[in-house]
Amino acid sequence: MKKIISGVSIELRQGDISKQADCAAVVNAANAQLETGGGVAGAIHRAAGPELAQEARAMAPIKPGEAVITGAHNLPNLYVIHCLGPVYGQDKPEDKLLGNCYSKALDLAEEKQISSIAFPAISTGIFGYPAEAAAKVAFTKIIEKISTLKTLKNVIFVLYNQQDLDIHKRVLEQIM
Ligand code: AR6
Repeated sequence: MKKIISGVSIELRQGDISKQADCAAVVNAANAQLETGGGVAGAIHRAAGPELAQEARAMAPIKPGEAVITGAHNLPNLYVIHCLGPVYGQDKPEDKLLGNCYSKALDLAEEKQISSIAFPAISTGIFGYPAEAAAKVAFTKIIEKISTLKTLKNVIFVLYNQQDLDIHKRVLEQIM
């Protein structure tokens, strides 16, 4: 599914965030220490190799809602943008902190003057944020900023399973 707003496409696809060769930057659902972990962080660090954690270490720790950028090492991308999402029920206000992740990731991508970025559904796995509520926050923030984007032309959401893809499709239709 693809929607175009102000000349920028928002695309939803099912897949593995560590296998998105057509995106200049991929976003990591990171931990504060920017180390490998489960879920997205595990997949990204495994595919990128140990040099990713070595490079990221100097920038750690980061706080919920923050984002930092590194090279992509052995991944087929140029950059990894590491976002620390809020732990649902703990880091508050969750919606603001999650929105900050998307906003800062877009800012970092624009600073690098790249045209495409792929996001996972930040915070919706181990951090427990309900997928539908998280999708609303993510799309609302991206649409809010979309007319200010200069170099980014493709914003892609990579959803791991069919259920999450369906939820995101429904929420995007509702918001637009
Ligand atoms: N590609 C795309 N999406 C994925 C993948 C993948 N390879 N693997 C899982 N997902 P999570 P969080 C989905 O737990 O909630 C880590 O261990 C998953 O189904 O990766 O922000 C870190 O070290 C879910 O929908 O991120 C942190 O400690 C979404 O991606 C913590 O988990 C996010 O799941 C971060 O937790």
